[in-house]
Amino acid sequence: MKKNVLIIVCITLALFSCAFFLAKEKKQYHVKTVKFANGLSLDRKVDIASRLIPTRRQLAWQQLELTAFLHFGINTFTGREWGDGTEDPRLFNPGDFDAGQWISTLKDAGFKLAIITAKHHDGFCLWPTKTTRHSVQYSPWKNGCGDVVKEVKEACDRYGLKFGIYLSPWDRNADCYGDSPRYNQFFIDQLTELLTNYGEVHEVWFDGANGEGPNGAKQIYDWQEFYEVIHRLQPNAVTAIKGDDVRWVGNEDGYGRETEWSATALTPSAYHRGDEQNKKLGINSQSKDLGSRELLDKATELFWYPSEVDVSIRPGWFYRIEEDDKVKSLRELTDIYFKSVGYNSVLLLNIPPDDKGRINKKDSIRLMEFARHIKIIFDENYVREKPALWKARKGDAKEYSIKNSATINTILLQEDISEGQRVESFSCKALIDDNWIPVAEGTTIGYKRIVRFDDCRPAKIRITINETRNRANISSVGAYYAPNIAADENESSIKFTIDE
Ligand code: FUL
Repeated sequence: MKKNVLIIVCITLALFSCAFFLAKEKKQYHVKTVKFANGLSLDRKVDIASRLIPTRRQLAWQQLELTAFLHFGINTFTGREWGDGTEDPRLFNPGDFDAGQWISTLKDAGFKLAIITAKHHDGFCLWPTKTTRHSVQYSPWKNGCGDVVKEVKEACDRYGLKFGIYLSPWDRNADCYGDSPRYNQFFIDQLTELLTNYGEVHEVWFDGANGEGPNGAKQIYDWQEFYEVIHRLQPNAVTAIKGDDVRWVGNEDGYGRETEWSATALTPSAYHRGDEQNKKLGINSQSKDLGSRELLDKATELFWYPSEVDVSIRPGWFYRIEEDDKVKSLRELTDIYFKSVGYNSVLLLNIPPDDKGRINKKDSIRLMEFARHIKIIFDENYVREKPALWKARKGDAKEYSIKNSATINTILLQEDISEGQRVESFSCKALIDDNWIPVAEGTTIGYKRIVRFDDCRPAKIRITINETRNRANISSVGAYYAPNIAADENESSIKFTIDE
């Protein structure tokens, strides 16, 4: 009996101490944001920065890697990039509309989420909203009974893609725009319809473009209230750009930063304190440096605010027949991939459906070429060792053997960002004819970093973590071969035909 009591006491004590240590361990992390107490040393700040981690939904978003934008709306029928809100809804009439074709194309191309422009700056709504007559309901399409948002969402469900909405805060049609409380309520009503009637939403995209309302009235948006509505109705949705979960990379060309910190000193601009804090630090969303030690030294607050690279496959965001021959080349798309996904960002590639209501053949052929090329590169990892977490200190190096005497020109590294982003610099060498030759070096890694170099056939590669904020958690190391793309795409060996 006595023995049993003793065993129970021991087990209870062990459980308590386990729980205590787990709680203590947990305490060392800061989810999404952290404020620095006054007078902290730089070392202390760097330590805290290394323990800033994403929320569950930010992490899930980052793992998507490839996401798609679908710019479609009244502009598709007027040939404009920014409508002024005076367009006649009767112009909207896609004769061969097929959301299934959009989403199956995206699925085949490897995209994991699609964002539809439910409303662009012109205010025209792609769903039959109760808030305005400026919508598909007043168009001839399906006799006013159509709903683009619903069809896209259903297609996403059918093909297993996540779904997001773009709802432009700037509305050039709504007469209440600029009358701040009225428009905020109008906007909340639109958000509520979109977030209530279509099932699960994983990303809400608020554009930064903004203009004046009638007679120069300035709209003051109630961002906090918008976020509350989103979190209440769609707890798994990240909010992007004017949102505070996902940061605009700072350009629309498709290129991220080589040094890309997700743990940044940039305060989301929709926060009241945003402009002032960013001004003090001399930074904005286009700044080159958003997370260096120099910035940490001056910063009072940090945010897990990862970068999203948005770019269109064509020069414009909306479809125009004149741009059919200006679809980005395979070489350009591949470069964009390496400089977005490969630079610790999520790629948001816009593929604008045409005025018939389909993804144009020119775009889908290019997407298939792109998907195939990326698959060819990453299908075979030539690193022989099985993936294992490497907890690296400053200066630690690890060697990996290369299988099959393969030719390689690409190395992929990942950090387990659920433990924070830590690596500040790394280098890669290749063992060729018994000599260690430097092939690549870089600064941040983050969720994913891909470096490219000249073709070589090493027996081994060696990765060195030169600088890190606490122990880095390297979760994957890969070596790949990226085939050269012919400069003239007509010479490309990859050829596709698409059934229409
Ligand atoms: C910009 C908008 O003004 C463009 O029309 C497009 O929607 C792009 C994604 O964001 O700010």
